[in-house]
Amino acid sequence: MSIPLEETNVLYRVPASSAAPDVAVNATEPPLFPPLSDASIDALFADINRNGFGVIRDCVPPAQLAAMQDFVQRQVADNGGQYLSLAGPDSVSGTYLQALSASAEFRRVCRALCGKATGTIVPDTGFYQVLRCLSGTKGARHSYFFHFDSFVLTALVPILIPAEGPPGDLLMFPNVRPVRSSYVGNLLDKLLLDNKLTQILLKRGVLANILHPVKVRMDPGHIYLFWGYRSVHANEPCEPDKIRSTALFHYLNPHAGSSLRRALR
Ligand SMILES: O=C(O)CCC(=O)C(=O)O
Ligand SMILES: [Fe+2]
Repeated sequence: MSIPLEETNVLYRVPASSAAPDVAVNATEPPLFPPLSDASIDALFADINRNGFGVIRDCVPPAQLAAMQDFVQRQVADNGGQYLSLAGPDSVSGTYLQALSASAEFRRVCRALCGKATGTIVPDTGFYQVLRCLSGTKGARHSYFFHFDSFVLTALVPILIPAEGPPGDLLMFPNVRPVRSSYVGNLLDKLLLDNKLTQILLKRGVLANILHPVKVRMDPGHIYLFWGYRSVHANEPCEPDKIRSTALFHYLNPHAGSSLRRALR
């Protein structure tokens, strides 16, 4: 099933006048993340549940996006044109991605969504963030890897998506499991998924058009949200001479307090 964006989304922004901007760089620049009304958050939540993902459209300021694209191009060039991933805010210090992870409004929205999803009051833990840059001959190894995330909510910020050749769509089987009450239950799910046989079956099933995941064609400038913990997902590859780059912001590890998890680490 492929869902055109237009069908899934209304514009989730509220008029800028109804709330103060989150981080105003100066009065004429857009905020790093737009203020969202409660109704917008409700609509996003419904979209994620119904379609597998929700989109906050046109919310990355164009100048910030352009600067991020330059940053990624330099990082990939410095890495010999090969895949790389940078984890944590310090690895992207001084960039929009670092500022976004510190944005009070972005955190508020992600917390609110997780609160609705779990029916609990969610702690203000902040994000686990990663910048992925798929490129070069080694990029293929990082495609079609189907997994569950360890965090309830995944916010995906596309930075560069190839305009020619395969764009590297996000594939997902949305919301196929609940948030497990125990870490052991979570581990069992992961064992069932993260093994050679399951991975081969899923990849072949998708390529042979037997399995029909939701395919998300991403556009830089928008932010995509889905239940990463509950959804089996992976990305398609792109050509080795192109760069497909996405920033992931993961929110709320439901097993953060598990002593088994701590013992196994
Ligand atoms: O880059 C993508 O499209 C998805 C990456 C992902 O699912 C992850 O890093 O957890
Ligand atoms: Fe993921």
